[in-house]
Amino acid sequence: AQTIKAWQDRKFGMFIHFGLYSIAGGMWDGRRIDNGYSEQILANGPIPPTAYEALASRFDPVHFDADAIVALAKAAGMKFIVITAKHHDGFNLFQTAQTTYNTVDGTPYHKDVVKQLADACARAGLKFGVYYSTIDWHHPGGNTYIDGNSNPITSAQEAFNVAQLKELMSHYGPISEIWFDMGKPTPAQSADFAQTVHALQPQTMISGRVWNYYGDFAVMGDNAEPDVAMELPWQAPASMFPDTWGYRSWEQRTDLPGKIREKITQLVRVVSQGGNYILNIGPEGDGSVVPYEAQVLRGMGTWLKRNGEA
Ligand code: JFZ
Repeated sequence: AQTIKAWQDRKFGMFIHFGLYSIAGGMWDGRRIDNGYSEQILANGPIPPTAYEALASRFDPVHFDADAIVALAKAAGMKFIVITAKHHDGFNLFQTAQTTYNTVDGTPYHKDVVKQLADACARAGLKFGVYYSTIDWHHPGGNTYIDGNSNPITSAQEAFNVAQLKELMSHYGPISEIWFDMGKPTPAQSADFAQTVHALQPQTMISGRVWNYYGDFAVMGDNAEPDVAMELPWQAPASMFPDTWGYRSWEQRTDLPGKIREKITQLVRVVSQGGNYILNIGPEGDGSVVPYEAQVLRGMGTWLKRNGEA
């Protein structure tokens, strides 16, 4: 079982935002949707929910290669990977008995993305974690992007989340961390989620975004620096480009050396203050890693090796 110190000592990891929104790539009906994160294109469009859900019939990421992604993370000097098991759109990258809106039962791909990556990480000795949104725009009676994401969730949705958490904590081996996100759970709901996770895997580090002081680590902004010596272990999430975590086809990917320098600078600032840095990639809908993002990661790995840290 991992200790908190072991989690902190990993320092550098990979975040992966991947889902139905990766197919849209920040475009809808030939139009750029540029008013928010591309992984939230459903809300930003806004896109009619049935039209968005129909993306599931096109989800077939034949170029998703878990071992290649793990190899890329290792080349970058990363020690762990966290993937979006479920984002706000409610689509699941893992097999869940709670809904067929998942990659195994609801797409022509028929495979469990989370399982493939968990197994690849285990083979290569990387730690593995999941992002799990308690906001679920697909859940009947759940928050919609129309009524706002900061309403408390219903008890039916709480039960649904707990059932999914049990699946995630039971079928994918050791989960080093779980990145809960958003919503406005009551203190009792935050406790329910945290206790469900720790009952099955006491060592799993829970993000502070489970709210109500039930997290094991705090989440800081990209360039955030803690004002005071932080009591909690902390992690700084960073995206490759400012306004999106999910793939965006029209992103301007320029100045590769500058981008590598920017990300190394963030990494060093975070790590030198005792934090843990998690850098995102947003694969395309077919599962392929954007070449520019792979180049950034390899560039960082080269720098770390030269400086004796990887
Ligand atoms: C949330 C999500 O809403 C977003 O779509 C993405 O998944 C991101 C990783 O998480 O947004 C956040 C959450 C926390 C920070 C920034 C964006 N933060 O602490 O800097």
